[in-house]
Amino acid sequence: MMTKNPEKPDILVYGQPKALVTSGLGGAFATHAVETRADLDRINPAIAARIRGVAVNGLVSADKAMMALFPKLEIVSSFGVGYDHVDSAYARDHGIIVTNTPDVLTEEVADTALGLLIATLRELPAADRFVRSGQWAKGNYPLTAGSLRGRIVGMVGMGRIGQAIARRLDASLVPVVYHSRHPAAGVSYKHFPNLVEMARAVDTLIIITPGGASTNKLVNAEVIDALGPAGVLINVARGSVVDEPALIAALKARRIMAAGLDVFANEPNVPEELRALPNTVLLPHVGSASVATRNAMDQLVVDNLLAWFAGKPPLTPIPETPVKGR
Ligand code: NAP
Ligand code: 8YV
Repeated sequence: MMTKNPEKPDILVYGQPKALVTSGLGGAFATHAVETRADLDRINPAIAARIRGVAVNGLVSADKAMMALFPKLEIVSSFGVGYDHVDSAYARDHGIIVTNTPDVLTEEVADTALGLLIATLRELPAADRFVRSGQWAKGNYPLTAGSLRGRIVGMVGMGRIGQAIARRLDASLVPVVYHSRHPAAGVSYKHFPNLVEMARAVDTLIIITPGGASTNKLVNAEVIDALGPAGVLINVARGSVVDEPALIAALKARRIMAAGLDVFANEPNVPEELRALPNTVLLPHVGSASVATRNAMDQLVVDNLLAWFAGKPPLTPIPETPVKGR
């Protein structure tokens, strides 16, 4: 689909089509929509030569080969706060600005994380199935071994969303400590520079770091085992942050108690072994997935492009591609 107007900057909308993005960009830009990687590879070279901005849905990658198709590319406006699907080093080296959608989803994702934690500990999905299947008439649901009471949570990541989760845990009277590479500014929770040491000191991990190379399998077998048999692991970050086979092995052997996962190593494919385990709660990457929050994210994708092509600084550039001279 194409809206041609030679006087307006040409923008590629890459990924799942969204009404808010299409209508938001339509007035100011000549937009070209491409849904899949295969469609991208078939793009008309004359159009590719004119593309100056890309709006990218987080489910498709803005990798080196993708960006290299567009010699005039100035900005990649990416949907999602995480941008592990964007080659930010290539963008930086080629003077391309990358923007993401922080802040507007922080509270929503923190709500999901706390919901997933409680659902995992108190077996809420299994209790719901118990009622629906008529089993309640035959006797009460068994008392849960898990409880939020008496737990201590180790946050892996204490950024925007990590701090919003920690605030919810404060309100729930749950002590919080955290691991990150550097102590977080203005945060008074105890910082553990060493993740294994923190895992030994807590019984619950909530993972909320970026994905990508620096966190790949950060939560490995040693960290998981350090949590101990009462251990509960919640991952709302990226599947790549956890060694998934090591987690499955620990859950199967009950070396930890349970896991609540919103993200997986190879989405949307969730290993059968993980799906078969009774001590897991599994969500289909819905941390930010309400209509209101997804609309706010889409709007920020649009607003970054509008700001840039109006000659202003983009609203939310990633730190790897800082903007100079605007
Ligand atoms: P943020 O404000 O940038 O916070 C990131 C945190 O992770 C910081 O505390 C950072 O501290 C820490 N971190 C980064 N690299 C690390 C490493 N190698 N080892 C240990 N800690 C590390 O980001 P945010 O807005 O909170 O978002 C965090 C992530 O949540 C996103 O990048 C995304 O992957 C995920 N997310 C998931 C969903 C979902 O739907 N499930 C939704 C939104 C976001 P240091 O830099 O000091 O290490
Ligand atoms: C999005 C996310 O759902 O913002 C993020 O980093 O993981 C989610 O909010 C994801 O980007 C889907 O495309």
